[in-house]
Amino acid sequence: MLNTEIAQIFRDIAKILEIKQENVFRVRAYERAAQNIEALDEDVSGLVRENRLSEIPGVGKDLSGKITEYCLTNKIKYFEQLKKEIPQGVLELLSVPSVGPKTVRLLFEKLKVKSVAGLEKAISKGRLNNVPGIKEKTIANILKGIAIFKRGKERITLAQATKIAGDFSESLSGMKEVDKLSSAGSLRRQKETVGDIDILIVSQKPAKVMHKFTRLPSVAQVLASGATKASVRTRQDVQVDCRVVEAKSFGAALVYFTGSKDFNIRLRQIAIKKGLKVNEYGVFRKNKFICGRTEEDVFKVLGLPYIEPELRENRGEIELAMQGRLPELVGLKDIKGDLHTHSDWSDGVSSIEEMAQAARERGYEYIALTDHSQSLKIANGLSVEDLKKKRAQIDRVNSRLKGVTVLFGTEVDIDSQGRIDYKDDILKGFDIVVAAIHTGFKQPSSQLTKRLVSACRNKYVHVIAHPTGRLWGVRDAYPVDMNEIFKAAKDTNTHMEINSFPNRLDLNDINCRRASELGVKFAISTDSHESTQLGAIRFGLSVARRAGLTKNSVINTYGLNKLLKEIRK
Ligand code: DGT
Ligand code: CA
Ligand code: CA
Repeated sequence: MLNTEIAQIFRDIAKILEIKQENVFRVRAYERAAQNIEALDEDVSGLVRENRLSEIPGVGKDLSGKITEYCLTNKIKYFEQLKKEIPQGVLELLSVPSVGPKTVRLLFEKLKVKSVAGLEKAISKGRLNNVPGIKEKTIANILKGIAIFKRGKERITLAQATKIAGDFSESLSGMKEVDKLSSAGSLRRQKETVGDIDILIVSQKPAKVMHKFTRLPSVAQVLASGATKASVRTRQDVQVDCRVVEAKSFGAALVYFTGSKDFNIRLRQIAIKKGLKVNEYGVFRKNKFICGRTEEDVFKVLGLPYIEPELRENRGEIELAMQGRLPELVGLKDIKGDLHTHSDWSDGVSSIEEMAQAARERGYEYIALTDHSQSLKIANGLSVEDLKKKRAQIDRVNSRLKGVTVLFGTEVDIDSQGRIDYKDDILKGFDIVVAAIHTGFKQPSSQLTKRLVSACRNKYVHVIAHPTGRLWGVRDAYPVDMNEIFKAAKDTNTHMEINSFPNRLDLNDINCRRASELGVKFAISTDSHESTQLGAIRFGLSVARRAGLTKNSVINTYGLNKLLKEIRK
């Protein structure tokens, strides 16, 4: 948990430096260090003890000192000083889409705005009108940004929930009184966003478990606390519910608290028809306990096979289960490679070799390096000249590195008219072409749809990446006609991407299911910009599983030869 705390402080320092408009390289250095500390699989305090902090990429003498200081004193003096200049609440303003560091500084210095709530109030009182540097249009954009920001706060992303629940589980499952532990609720169903985190525990000493749960260091407030259940709010403002049950009820409780609510209601109806009653304690006939120890037992007495948590939404899975036609969901073990990643040739951090090695460590057969294309200057897009050099570098890596094949790819930009950023004779030189929209999000729906459809029609475009452009807490999906795009994709043998990047998850489960019904196939990709991010594939897999996809409709479960044959148009 120390890692999370230090990463958070480094991120805050980066934000303060940004608001103070200091050197961008220092800002990036703190951001990068934060990311790397979070990615560590051991606690930093161990590294401090063994004098091994310099092993963390991006951590030099200065940052090592600060990490050590925090481990010893639970404080970083430099950070305390910075907070006096720019109070903590001001940092929150930076998370509002369309509010940049310059505006934050202006708002804070001129209007003493110190929080998002304060900003809302200032706008409603008209205090932003006539401030030099703030136009009417800007105010409208800020208001839109605040709405998106608020929605992003109500529900956290699946990745955030996974991290927080993981920390809680680790602390609690270490207790000798805890016999079993599982997440439940929307997190276990792997929904793309999570309202609150639910944890279920088997223990014969619930009081001990409750005592520890409500006193964990990350707990800021205890909302409710009873003999076998409690709710807390964490320092990051997330609610966690924890319940302790008896071993003989664990399966029934798991079914009940995993939900969804609609799924539970259907199960109860099925039970009633069989003269049974099902609740969080078990399945009963009259008042006689029949079973409840495992989920399988509960499903079985209801005449059902085990239904994977990701499917439990009452969207037809119960009917399929009754007919014995549940899909065999695609899983992590099926994935043979990643088809959308970036290296330091465009806006990524890792080299091609580092990316390839990370792919090999995951047991992948291939990885496509799809750096950005020439017109995307902001992401250091590659010119035709650069492409030749990159190809040569990939050839070198491929001849040196055994066990994994690096594919020469591009994430090519689709321009405002639907034109592809490289000519066909360049495009055909790639092993794989992923196409995406990066600008002009505000065009009318018909134009956005036309752009994506015309990308599908290009003979050399294999995959459409992050098709709706949504970024949770940052930007809503743009209003495209998904059916049109899926039809075009099906007609042209173009594949749709499920982007696993935690705040994208784009396509989402519903669109994905619709596309699948139309016969479209998918690539589950991470869009990694650093070798440590390849693990995010699990979140894209969650989307795919919630959509009911089998491995056959996910092309990166194919071996390399089959994949290359499949994507040819
Ligand atoms: P969330 O937290 O908004 O992302 O969504 P959930 O699904 O985690 O909902 P939550 O935390 O309110 O409740 C956890 C589970 O407990 C839910 O999935 C199903 C079950 N549950 C909650 N309330 C009810 C209820 O009124 N009836 C039934 N049958 N089940 C309920
Ligand atoms: Ca929940
Ligand atoms: Ca809950």
